[in-house]
Amino acid sequence: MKAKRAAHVPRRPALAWAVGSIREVRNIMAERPKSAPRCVALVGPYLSGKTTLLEQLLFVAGAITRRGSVREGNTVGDHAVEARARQMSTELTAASAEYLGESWTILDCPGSIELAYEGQSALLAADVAVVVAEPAIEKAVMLAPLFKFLDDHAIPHMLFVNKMDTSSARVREVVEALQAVSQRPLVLRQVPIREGEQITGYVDLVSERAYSYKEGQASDIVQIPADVMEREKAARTELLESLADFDDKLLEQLLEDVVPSPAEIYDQLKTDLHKDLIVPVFLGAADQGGGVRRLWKALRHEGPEPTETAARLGIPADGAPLASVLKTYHLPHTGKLSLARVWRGQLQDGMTLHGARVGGLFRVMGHDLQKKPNAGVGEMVGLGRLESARTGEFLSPSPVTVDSPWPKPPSPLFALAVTAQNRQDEVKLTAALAKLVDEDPSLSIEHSADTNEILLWGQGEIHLQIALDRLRNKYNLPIASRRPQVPYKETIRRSVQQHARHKRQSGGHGQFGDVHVEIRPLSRGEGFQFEDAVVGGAIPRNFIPSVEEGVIDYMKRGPLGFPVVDICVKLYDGQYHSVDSSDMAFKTAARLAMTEGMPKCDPVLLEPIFLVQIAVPNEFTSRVHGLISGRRGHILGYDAKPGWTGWDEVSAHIPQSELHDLIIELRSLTYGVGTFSMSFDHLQELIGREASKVIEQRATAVGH
Ligand SMILES: Nc1nc2c(ncn2[C@@H]2O[C@H](COP(=O)(O)OP(=O)(O)O)[C@@H](O)[C@H]2O)c(=O)[nH]1
Ligand SMILES: [Mg+2]
Repeated sequence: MKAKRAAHVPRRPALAWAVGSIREVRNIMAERPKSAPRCVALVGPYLSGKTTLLEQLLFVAGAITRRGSVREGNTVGDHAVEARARQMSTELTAASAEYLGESWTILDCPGSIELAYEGQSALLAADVAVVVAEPAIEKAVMLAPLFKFLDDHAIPHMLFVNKMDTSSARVREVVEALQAVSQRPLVLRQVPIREGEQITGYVDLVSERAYSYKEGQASDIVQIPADVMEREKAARTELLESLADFDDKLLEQLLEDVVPSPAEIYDQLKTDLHKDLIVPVFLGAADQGGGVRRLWKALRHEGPEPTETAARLGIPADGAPLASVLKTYHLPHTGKLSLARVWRGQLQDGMTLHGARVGGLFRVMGHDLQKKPNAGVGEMVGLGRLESARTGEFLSPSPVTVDSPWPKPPSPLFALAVTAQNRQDEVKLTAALAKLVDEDPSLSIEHSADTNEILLWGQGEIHLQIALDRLRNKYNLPIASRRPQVPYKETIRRSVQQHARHKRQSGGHGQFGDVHVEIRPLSRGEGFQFEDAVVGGAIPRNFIPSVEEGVIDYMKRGPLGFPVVDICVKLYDGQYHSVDSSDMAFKTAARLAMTEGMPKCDPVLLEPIFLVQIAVPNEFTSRVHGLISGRRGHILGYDAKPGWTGWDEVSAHIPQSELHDLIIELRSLTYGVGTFSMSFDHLQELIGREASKVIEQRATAVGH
């Protein structure tokens, strides 16, 4: 039960609270046994500084000897050609480091919302996440989906407010804005020391020690500046009060004005982090290395053990060796590599996992792989040649009985029709696309029967451009891509009766078929019906299926150029010839009847209408209304999005032809966080100028 804070707890503590025993903290820390190898995931919006922070964490730990920079394109993260070209992370990067004798894997997750699935997979496998955010109040909303995911899965996470060197915003206001999108309380662990506009250091709120930043080096311990003292006290009280919300003993102490020791505070912070009850907030400037050592220490002392993470994932402690795959790569020379974390037992090279033999165990450092003989609990390891391993799967030498908690890939939002630029590459294309989807399950392939196109589906335009670049760079496969066609249909609005005769006398065997049909419209969604109303053997039974075949054949392309739906064709009379009639002749006669009859039936274009559910923070709901009406949509209603505080879900009917780039506009209206789901709903008549345009385009496309 959550303890309520009593009204009389002073907001400002007595001075006595400030006195913490540093020696005591040291003692407690020294007692901590060495941890198993742990894993931290760096997540957060695009450009917040994750790849830079990774580089700094590695540098501080001594895992690399010089710091690369994103601008110079020489970081451990972002090693892929596509990433370097864009100066953005395009896929998950894993790196290994030892910090003060303990092993860590650091996962640098791409920040783009279009690549979010990759990050989600990393988060599930990590013991703790560091959410990297910019100190910009207006950008706080970008973190809403991420915080939601972390809280839904109870993943322990810290917040690292980066780029403090550029910030003029007050830390308090930044944290307030971020708090608005996090269900868990954000607990400030440091207050900045400012000199003019510059932030020159910070005060740690637990140890109450002040540090001044030194670029690229450990900070100096300094006196707490007098003008910071008051803010420090207030922030420390808040920290303690947040912790007291989850601990009755601490609450009692506060009520009785007893000062908890730093050791007690650290303990409580650790417990609450592990249970995802609070989110500690650290400050820094990754580019300059500010706050990086402080973050390392927090990870070291407060980061959960892999056994705790295994329990969070529902993995029983006992059983055969077990690992889970969080990402697969298809590498040019190495072949398939599955990045996996070991939860139980030990994996060995050559072991049979998932019915296949492991072809190499690797320690992963960006694009560098080092062979190793085995991997134990907590370790992150690259597994060679497990062709069937998929993201989110558990691997074990024994049958796996644990359900994977990995989320399903998000449903696709954006598509391009793709073809190989060189015709001879078409077979290669199918195989390469399969590999792309294997590496990134938030991509998918659809073969559209209606338009005869190969559609590559993904989470947005950038996502697909990266995928196409990968085809070019990795598989030497240049690709042409274009906007997918809309599978328009057509139908009719009035009935006709039509007679047609196919008769040919050429040499020996002639051809003869004669049909009378009635063509009439059906209601939307009824499809196609064929009625046989022939009486008295005017057409022998065995020819009647051929008439239907001829009709169906015709319906592939109606008078407007599109597949015909929602019609009934009744065959009510005809004639035959005992020698010259054949299946072929009746099929041809039926086609003829349709070709002549259909244009008289007042044909009309049908366009597919989708049911679309658009989800946005409610401050953007009115913009969504504008977006829908701008796309010939029809709003059906809106409601609070279940499970999402402060979010709305607007439902609408929108023509498919208006959906292609919907996600692009939606994101530009909502700091990237708006999203939608869609499903085909019905076909609807399209008339007027819109229709003429579609029909004209179709006619040019097929060369009329
Ligand atoms: N001023 C400043 N710039 C930073 C800081 N950290 C990262 N950057 C810059 O922000 C840009 C994006 O950084 P990057 O690490 O690629 O961000 P990511 O998208 O989160 O991986 C790069 O140009 C970095 O040099 C920082 O603390 N201060
Ligand atoms: Mg990055």
